Formats: sequence, C-alpha cells, structure tokens
Amino acid sequence: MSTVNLSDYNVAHVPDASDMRFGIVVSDWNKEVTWSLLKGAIATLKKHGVTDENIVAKHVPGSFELTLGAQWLAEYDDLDGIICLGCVIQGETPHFTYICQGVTQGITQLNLEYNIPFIFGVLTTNTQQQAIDRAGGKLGNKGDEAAVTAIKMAALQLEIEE
Ligand code: DLZ
Repeated sequence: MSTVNLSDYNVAHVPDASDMRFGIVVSDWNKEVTWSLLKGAIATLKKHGVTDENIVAKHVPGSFELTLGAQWLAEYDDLDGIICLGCVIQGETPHFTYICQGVTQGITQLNLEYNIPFIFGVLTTNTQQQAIDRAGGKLGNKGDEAAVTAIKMAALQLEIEE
C-alpha cells in the first residue's frame, strides 16, 4: 500500500494568497503533534503570500472544541477560510470515536452554514507514531495540506463569485 506524503503538492497549482486572510483553530490536546501542524500550516500560508497580520491563530483545549472555536472566528473576524487542526489518537475506550464523529460533523455543518471554507486538518490515528509521521515526520505535514486546501477553496470561492 502506498502512502501519500501530505506535504507533496504542485506549487504551480496553488493560487497567490497575498490578499487572503485566514483563521486557524488548533487543539492543544496532543500538542507535540498539533503544534507541528500549526507550524506547517503557517509556513505554507506564508509561502503562498499570506502576511502575518492576515493569519489569526487561536488555541482550544481539545479537538472536540474545534467546531465552536472555528464558529467564533467566523462570527467575529472577516476571513477567507478557517483551518481546524487537531489530533485524535485511538485509546482503550470509544472516546476516540465520539470525538472524531463530533468534530467531523461539526466542521461539515460549519461548511454548510457559513459562506467560507472550514478545512478539516485533524489527524485521526491508531498510534502516536502515526500522528508524528504526519506532523512534519516521514509522511509530511497535514498542516501543509490543510493550508493549501484553504487557499484553493478561498480562490475557488472568489472565482465563482466573480
Ligand atoms: C478527552 C480527550 C481524549 C481522551 N482524547 C483526545 C484526543 O486524542 N485528541 C483530542 O484532541 N482531544 C482528546 N480529548 C479531549 C476532547 O477533545 C475534549 O477537549 C474534552 O472531551 C472536553 O470537551
């Protein structure tokens, strides 16, 4: 089975983002992983032209809180998109399933209720090593992927609105 490197993408296919403004909500649960996602997302946004002033990053305690954190950002700031970053690791109880369901449904709902993209940058893994591999490790960084997706969706919205 081949595994995708999350940081591999064609730079030429990413629109210029110098006029865009993004929010990032990051969960502090498993912060050794999620803060790497945050670092990757910010670096990738900046690589494509987003200025420091146009990146608003806020922390929430766990992935379950990402939905409300993202909604608050959408309500109180004028953003072209919001990136939600978290990491849920399978434990011994069904908690994993409930958190994953909650955040997945929550972010999907936000996408449909607000007129901007909310990007699902949540790692859901069986082990901590799998998460580390995808947060700046051997399989790239899901934060990079989430940032590229945010830029592409914001550009698509501008294109459709024109
Ligand atoms: C409680 C909990 C557990 C067990 N595991 C995780 C996890 O792997 N990743 C994560 O982001 N958050 C976890 N949490 C915290 C919940 O997301 C949430 O913060 C609490 O249930 C309080 O609402």
